Amino acid sequence: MIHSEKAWYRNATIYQVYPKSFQDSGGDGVGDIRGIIRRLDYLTDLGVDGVWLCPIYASPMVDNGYDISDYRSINPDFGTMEDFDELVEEMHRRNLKLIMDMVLNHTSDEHAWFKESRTSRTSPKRDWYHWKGSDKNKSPNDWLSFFSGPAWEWDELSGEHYLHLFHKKQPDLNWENPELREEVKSMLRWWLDKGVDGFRLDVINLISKQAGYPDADPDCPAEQPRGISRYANGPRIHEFLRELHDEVFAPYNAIAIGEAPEVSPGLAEVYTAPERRELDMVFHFDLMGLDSGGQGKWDIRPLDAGDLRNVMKSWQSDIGNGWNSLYLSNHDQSRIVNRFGDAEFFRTESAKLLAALQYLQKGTAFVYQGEEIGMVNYPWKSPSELRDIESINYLKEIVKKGTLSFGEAWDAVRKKGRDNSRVPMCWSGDMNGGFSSGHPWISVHPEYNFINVENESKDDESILSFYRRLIRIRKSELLISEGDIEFIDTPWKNFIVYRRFSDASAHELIVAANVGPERRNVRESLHLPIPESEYLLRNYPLPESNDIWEPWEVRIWKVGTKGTME
Ligand code: TEU
Repeated sequence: MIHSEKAWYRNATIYQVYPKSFQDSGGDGVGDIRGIIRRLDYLTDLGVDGVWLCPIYASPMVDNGYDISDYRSINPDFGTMEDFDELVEEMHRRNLKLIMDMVLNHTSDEHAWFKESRTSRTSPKRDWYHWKGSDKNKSPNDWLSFFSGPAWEWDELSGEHYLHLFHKKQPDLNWENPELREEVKSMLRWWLDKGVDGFRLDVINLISKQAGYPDADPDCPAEQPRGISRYANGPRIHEFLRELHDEVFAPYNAIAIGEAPEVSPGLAEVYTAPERRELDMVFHFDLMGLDSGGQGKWDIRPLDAGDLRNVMKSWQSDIGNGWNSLYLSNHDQSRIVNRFGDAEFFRTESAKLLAALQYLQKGTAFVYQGEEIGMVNYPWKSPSELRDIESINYLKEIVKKGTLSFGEAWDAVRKKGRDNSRVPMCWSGDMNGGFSSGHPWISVHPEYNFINVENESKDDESILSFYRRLIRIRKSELLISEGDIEFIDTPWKNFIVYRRFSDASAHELIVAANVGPERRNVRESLHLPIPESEYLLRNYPLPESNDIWEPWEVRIWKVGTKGTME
């Protein structure tokens, strides 16, 4: 037997809630905390161990809460601090952990700190942000924002530019300032004292900028935001994370999950190996970038299943003593069944296959709201329906630059815009999918009367039923969190097979996935110790034969290491 006295999160599945679109209780068309409380039993029934809650702090909502104007208060759109306290109590009563999304790389420009910082160059908080360059017409360097345009904004009031890697209303905090770091640590402890179990740390590996803000690497690849090598995984990042770990996370035994663009498996080990005393795990972007061409996110290319296998294999085998997060989607990504599956002809089969392939690997699983019922991209008709600043700014930039036809840019936004995953969660066939009795802040998916929790709950072969079984297997089969993994070579790049095993276990798990629409006869070419027809999980009815694999078919076996079933 394998014994796992290790951290709770290793075989955990964490559910990501985007509060604005999860459940509205007040009828104003915006999701809220009381709506989340109302749906906690659904999460318990799904079998998840915790919730990653996207930002609910005071914010002007330019970036839907990733622009915080007061870290210690609740945005009234989402409710009150009393509602929050009740949420913590109700979650803990159900043994659900609460992981708050913390945005520490930047604040809103409406935060009191920034308002004070910009009052004058001699303000006591001037150094809490990045200020440079007194020539209005000359940007301090050539860095570009993730949200289009330059990464510096001229401030007429104090006569300098300030840095914003994202929107100009999201000024970057200067982590070189020790006073700022003390205030951040105090704020984090304040939330932990309120019962929070940990944090998802927004773009946390961008907080350490190179001194002097040198121009971008002249060889900066087109798909990366210009300048990123000057601040991603910067000079003092490990020092800052160690400080947060030793003075905040460890004393509270709080989980720390870092969102980390531009991180490799090797660097992820440096961030997440326990002995490093930094983070518990990171979210990397390698899987999410598989349908991006050389010009970046909006330069869409079809998924190559060989790349999918290689990224999965690399992050499983090259992370050493580090720890993985496993995710297929989140509030920044369009729907996975459209991107990597087949939403049109094999929605159910491909959604299940992707989930099994991803979440039976070694790591903590993260399920994004709507993913578990196979929600698909929204059929956008007009840019006026968009709400996301990233998409809106991109379209404006394309029109201004003329580097692409508007039609091409609009087509890319329809397919990969973040709003695709931000339309309301569909609970039933009732008005607005049961999300709200009011006018929703963003369009409700027109297929809400077909793709919704209520329908999926009634069907034992639904995607939701499959996720429930998969999450329970993750918890019951210690091999998944503690066993080894071996990707087995097959003659086809679309046929991905791996096994989970351990010397301490009398059985192993085999996961075999036919990634794509081809029907495949494997008998002559695949020599796996596959037992005839005993399955732990599968996404098709019992096959007539072991030879033929249907489109998007995945099969999972639990096999005695002596090759017989146990
Ligand atoms: O996202 C950081 C980030 O890298 C994303 O902007 C991503 O590159 C892009 O969305 C891909 O389309 C985090 C938050 O998850 C995101 O919602 C925020 O907008 C961003 O930081 C700024 O806080």
